[in-house]
Amino acid sequence: MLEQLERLVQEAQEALQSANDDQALSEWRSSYLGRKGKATEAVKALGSLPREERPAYGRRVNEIKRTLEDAYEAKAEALKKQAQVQALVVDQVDVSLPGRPPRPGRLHPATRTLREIYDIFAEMGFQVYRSRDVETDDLNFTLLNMPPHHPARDMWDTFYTVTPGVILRTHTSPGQIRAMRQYYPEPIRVILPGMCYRYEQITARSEIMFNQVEGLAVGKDITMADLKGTIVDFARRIFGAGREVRFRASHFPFTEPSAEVDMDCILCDGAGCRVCKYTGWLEIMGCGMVHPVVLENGGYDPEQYSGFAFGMGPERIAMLKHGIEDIRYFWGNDLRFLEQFG
Ligand code: 2NL
Repeated sequence: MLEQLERLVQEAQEALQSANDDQALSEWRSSYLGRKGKATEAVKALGSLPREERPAYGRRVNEIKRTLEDAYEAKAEALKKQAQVQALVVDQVDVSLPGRPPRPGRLHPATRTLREIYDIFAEMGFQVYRSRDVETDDLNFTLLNMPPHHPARDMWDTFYTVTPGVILRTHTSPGQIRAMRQYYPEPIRVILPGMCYRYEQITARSEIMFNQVEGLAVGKDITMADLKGTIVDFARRIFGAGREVRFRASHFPFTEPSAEVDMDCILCDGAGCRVCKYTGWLEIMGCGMVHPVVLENGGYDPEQYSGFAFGMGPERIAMLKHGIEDIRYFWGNDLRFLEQFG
């Protein structure tokens, strides 16, 4: 019997040596030390031995069992160490490699243009006035001198919400009414930037969402000369000191008189080319003297106060400045376009 025990321990130790992964190790454990394992069975065999053989056998079998348990623990520990060493090799970091530079983001071209516009008007004393995108029909149209069914409403294709009378603003002008009502009776110099929405066919020239920057000055002696001076100065600051600017009579429901502002074509310097459609001029914004009805709706007595207002599309300004041919690039999220700026 003792000889059998010696064979068992030898066989077990050899088997343990070749158990070189977690699975082999756990199989080894159950086949020697498990409930039906060989070493466990050898302990159980003690009971069936003649009484005089039991002490020697018992001592030895217990020794063997402990030896195998210790050997198992040692092997498990060795396998764990080996796995750790291997992980270190596999995941080794080469600290001498130069780091990968982080890619900082950049400002969207519309944001850059907006900020240029803010800077120019800030120097002329205009504050930025922000106002909501979701507006009432009243502020967006009626109070701007366009009562319901007024044909001028046809110029703005509107997005309606399911709440009657609540719409997406088609221009930033409703914010001007809010500004006037907030500041009355103080004089005002503000610009209003922000997204506007129109339910239109999307083309190279028109989007359903776009930024607008409007300006408003209200005070006691504001004349059309102030309007012209402000706009000519702005045009030359944003497009270049030598630019020619002309005012062409036009119509907006909220201004009287109204004008479109043109600048000599930056591509051909007024000679005529494809971009200016051979007119030599590019339209950059609209403007006018605030209509008395609108002044009154803002709380100002048109007998005492006057004002000028203007509106422009910063995406359009950026298109002219950078020769961008299609307005859809702005909100198309194509990095090939966006990465060309900043
Ligand atoms: C354009 C023309 C313009 C205004 C906007 C305005 C607002 C109030 C009163 C008077 Cl509350 N005027 N805004 C005036 C003239 C032109 O925008 O072509 N924008 C892209």
